[in-house]
Amino acid sequence: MTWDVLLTDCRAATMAENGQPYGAIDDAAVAITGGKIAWIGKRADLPSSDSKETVKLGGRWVTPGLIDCHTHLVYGGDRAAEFELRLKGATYEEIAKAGGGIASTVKATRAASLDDLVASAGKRLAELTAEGVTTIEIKSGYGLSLEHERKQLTAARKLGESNPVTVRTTCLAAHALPAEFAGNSDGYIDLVCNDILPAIARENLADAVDAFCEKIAFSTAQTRRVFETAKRLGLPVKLHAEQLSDQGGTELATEFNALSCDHLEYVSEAGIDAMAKAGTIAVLLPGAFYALRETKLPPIDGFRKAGVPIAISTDHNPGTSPTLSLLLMLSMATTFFRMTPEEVLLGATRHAAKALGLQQSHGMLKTGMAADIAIWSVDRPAELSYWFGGNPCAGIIKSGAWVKQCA
Ligand code: DI6
Ligand code: FE
Repeated sequence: MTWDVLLTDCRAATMAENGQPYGAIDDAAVAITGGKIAWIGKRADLPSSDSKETVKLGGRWVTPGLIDCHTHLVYGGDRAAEFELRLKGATYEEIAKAGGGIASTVKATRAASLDDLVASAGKRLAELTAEGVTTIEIKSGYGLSLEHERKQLTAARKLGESNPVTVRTTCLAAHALPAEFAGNSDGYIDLVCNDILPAIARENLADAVDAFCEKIAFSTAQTRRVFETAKRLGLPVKLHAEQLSDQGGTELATEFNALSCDHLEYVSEAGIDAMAKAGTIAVLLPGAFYALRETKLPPIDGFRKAGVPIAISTDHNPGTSPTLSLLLMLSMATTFFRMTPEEVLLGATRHAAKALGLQQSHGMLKTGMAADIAIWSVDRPAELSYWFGGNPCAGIIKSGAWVKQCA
């Protein structure tokens, strides 16, 4: 057996369960073959074998490539003007009701060509991946018609084909009511269930289906119709749940074995229990919490006590979370939510993989898993959420190939 790449003289935060914090291995070696981890353990135990390439990492830490499991990365325009309005006193709900907010991004997204969308999102993707992100979820939801949802999802697929990153796509057609359906939200849900989702599924453009269940978006009854359609089409579901109020969307989502419920500031104890029973991941989004100046904290202790795994993501979107740094989100999750550095790193690796249904192949450094590896110039893993601003990512390997070589 000859390895393709052998990493030595490093410390590994494997994020697997091995009885150590961070699943850590001191003085580790990682062997890569055929894009996968062929061996990982203590360097002293490394089986003797040739390697085409051996890289000494000078004691640096390696982690699984980071996973950003909830983004709206593909859209036209931006909302800097709305940002300025909000700072003059308008609320998110007021802006949404006045036809601004999501609606203005829908307009810009519909006006953009496929190439425009790939180009603008590609720049943002480059910023995120520079911090060691090797897997990202990208939602539609700014097209709100078959033609434009298809265009958004096609752009997301193209980004995955042309960049060293795994892209998982999610159809969020039930994100907002398009202007042409004003006063007829049931009519729009008909379109979503009868036309948009079946076509998107047929064309293999989505890996999952999401909805925004909220007073300013869709009801639980409408969300149920979307989920029933997804189930019929064989697609897993996720939900923007209890972001601004408790709608009971979480309980509904768990009936459909949702991969994740996301936001969750207003989730009830019953919702948490339902998530624990269904094995649904809680995806927390500190960027939106920050940008909306939310004061209600998501119930971290409730999730901990019930054993609901927590993921952390950027929720990158032009309205409520225009961030390009997953590491900054990890810092915010420690400071705002009082999560531990280990919890937040799990949230961007193992638990984020599970929120995407990728737990068999991604999110841990383990034999047989994808060789998606981030190399960090830090002395301890806590530094990944301790610093805010700055990028300690020294090297990146995606599917066994170097994306960024260590200097
Ligand atoms: N919740 C959010 O935070 C984003 N979408 C959602 O359902 C906001 C999207 C936007 O304002 O453009
Ligand atoms: Fe979102």
